Amino acid sequence: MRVAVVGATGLVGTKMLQVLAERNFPVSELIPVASAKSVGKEVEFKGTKYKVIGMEEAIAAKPNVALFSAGGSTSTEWAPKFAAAGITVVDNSSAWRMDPKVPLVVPEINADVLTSNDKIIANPNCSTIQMVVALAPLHKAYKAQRIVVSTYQSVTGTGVKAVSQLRGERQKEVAGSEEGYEMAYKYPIDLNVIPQIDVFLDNGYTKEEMKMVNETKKIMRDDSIRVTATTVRIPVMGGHSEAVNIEFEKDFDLAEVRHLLETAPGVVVTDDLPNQHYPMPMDAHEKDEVFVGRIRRDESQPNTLNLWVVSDNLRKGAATNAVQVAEYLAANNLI
Ligand code: 11C
Repeated sequence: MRVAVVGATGLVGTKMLQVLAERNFPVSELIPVASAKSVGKEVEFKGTKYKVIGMEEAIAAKPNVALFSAGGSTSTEWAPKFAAAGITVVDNSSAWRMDPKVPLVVPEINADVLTSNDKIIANPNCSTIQMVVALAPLHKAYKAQRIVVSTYQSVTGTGVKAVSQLRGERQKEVAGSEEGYEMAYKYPIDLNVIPQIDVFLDNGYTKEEMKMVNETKKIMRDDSIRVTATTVRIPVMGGHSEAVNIEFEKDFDLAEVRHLLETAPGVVVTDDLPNQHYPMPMDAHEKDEVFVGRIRRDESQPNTLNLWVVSDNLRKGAATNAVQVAEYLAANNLI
């Protein structure tokens, strides 16, 4: 397969290269692509250095698949041009996710929607992906009616600038460093918690919160699931965490819930209270799974469950999910 990675020098693009290599995706030619300011830079793939090229040149190279992670405006402009040239785009931005003609795919849940006619395929938001991977087996068994989710999201979700803000603030606090750093957020993030991810919308929710609401319904193919979210940035360097409260139509047995999660694709249950084992972002680093723990009944109302869900947002939340979509396309001769 000729594989283009668009946005190859960014945090997610770099992770895509790493995941393609680790999972031994059958890459016959790697085509790293980026915006004009990064053209000519080098990236590494399986020990070889590759020069980053521009968009037009990448289309001319006719990759079978292009994994995009270069931001919404780049995807809005360029994904249709790649698609028009017959190249299948797996897009990690939010640009195409809610387009009714574009599949929004988490392979463990709904890869079956994909056909060879899909030339733009959307990768969901990281905080949505990890929640629905845990939700899907339970929804199938007990039918989720309402979800209340609060997130604790890593600065890596914002990108390199936020990583350097947190590092810079930490250096200043701990080592008295005078070195300057750029501010990705309006406020300090070290020793702080910011209850805003992305911009505010007219309804008082953030765009990130509404992504969790709308993307969940689309991936689960069920508009009747009611979702409400509060998304929060915390000073963690890699790995999003979520407190998820799910009200089901049917009652459940906790042992069965645990079994369903333990046997669900992509899920690891870490829930050993006597030994104080539960999912934490530091343990999810560089892992592809979604970790679920603190599995307990919500005692305040019937048929309701509380979960704690953690995953590496750059991997299953972005790069790994995109590569898994590409793997599905390749395995099913759709590219
Ligand atoms: C964050 N979830 O953690 C965001 C990053 O729509 O793909 C990913 C934004 C998106 O800030």
